[in-house]
Amino acid sequence: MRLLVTGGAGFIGANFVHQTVSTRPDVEVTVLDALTYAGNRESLASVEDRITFVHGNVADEPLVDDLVSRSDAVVHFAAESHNDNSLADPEPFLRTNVMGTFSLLQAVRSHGVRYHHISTDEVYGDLELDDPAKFTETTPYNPSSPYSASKASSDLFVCAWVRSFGIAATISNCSNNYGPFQHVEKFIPRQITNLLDGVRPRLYGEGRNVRDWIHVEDHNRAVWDILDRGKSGETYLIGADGETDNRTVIAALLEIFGRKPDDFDFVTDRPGHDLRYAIDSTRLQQELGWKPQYRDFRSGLEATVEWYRDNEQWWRPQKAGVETQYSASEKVV
Ligand code: NAD
Ligand code: TDX
Repeated sequence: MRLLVTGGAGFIGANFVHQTVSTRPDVEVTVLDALTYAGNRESLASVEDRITFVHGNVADEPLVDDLVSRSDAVVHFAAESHNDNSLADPEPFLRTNVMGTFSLLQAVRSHGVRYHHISTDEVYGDLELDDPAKFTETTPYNPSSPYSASKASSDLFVCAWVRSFGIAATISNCSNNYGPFQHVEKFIPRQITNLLDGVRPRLYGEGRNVRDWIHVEDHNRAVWDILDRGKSGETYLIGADGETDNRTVIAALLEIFGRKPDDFDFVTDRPGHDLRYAIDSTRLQQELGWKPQYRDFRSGLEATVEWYRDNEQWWRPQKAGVETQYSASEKVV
């Protein structure tokens, strides 16, 4: 199988490429990645000789058409992925997330290639803290940020191409991932690297917001289950019952680092900050037999701390720039 992986130099895509190379020797992987600030060739260094790397943009229609014409399937991870960036400058989110998806859809349509679209639970908006409900495949779309609006829009384009043009496509909407190779702009790596630097972690608002954490390897195993056995035209929600509020995540990290429980700062809240995400992954579990392997968030977090401790050369070049960017909008309250 010839598999085109877009965004393979990013967090989830790189982990997917590692998992694929080690578990599926029959798969020929081509990565298409624009190497934006979020892409890092170093993340693929140990598998560089087992894959083909193409430095290019998913919105480049002739390039995408050529690569898709030489593939049996596409997994589309490439995206602008950070909510805070989308609030500061939404435009790249439309270009990459909407126009990039459009160019892939046109190519898979003209070459009859199987397509899997990676998306997020954020397309559903948020839930109240005390709401017993979780997101399901039938929850209406209600995105809050420019990022989630661009992802919701790209998902709807996929649905339209299935219905109107009969492409063979599946969509997955996953909750918040954690694990190795995640950019230091994101919550967990930002706080881990702050703590490694002896800096106090920073919590937006009151820290009550809940995210449904899943280890990136569990997400990627689900993606393979969908590629192998998913039904064309279907959406699958991916989540591992990992609901945890941000304060609790900070408390666990402070404990891992042997720091006092109040050794953090509250900072200005994110505008429009979604309160709670929660995934009901019954369909994925019952129809495709997927189960998460990382069931203990605390030990997954400890392993992630170790990874950042051992791989400073990977994250250090980005750290100061990210903190400078945050300090422009963030105030300790
Ligand atoms: P990331 O920001 O770490 O990586 C994105 C990758 O895409 C980078 O390598 C970047 O260089 C590349 N890229 C960006 N624009 C591109 C373009 N125009 N052309 C080609 N490549 C481009 O993102 P991530 O966290 O790994 O997220 C991957 C996908 O998973 C995204 O579609 C995101 O919406 C989705 N997702 C992420 C999470 C999460 O918790 N991180 C959860 C659910 C879904
Ligand atoms: O310094 C911080 N302090 C803080 O309290 C940062 C960076 C974040 N936060 C909060 C905001 C969120 O409630 O932590 C939570 C997680 O924040 P992010 O890591 O920015 O993730 P989120 O906005 O939830 O979106 C993530 O999950 C869904 C990914 O970035 C998206 O790509 C994915 O679709």
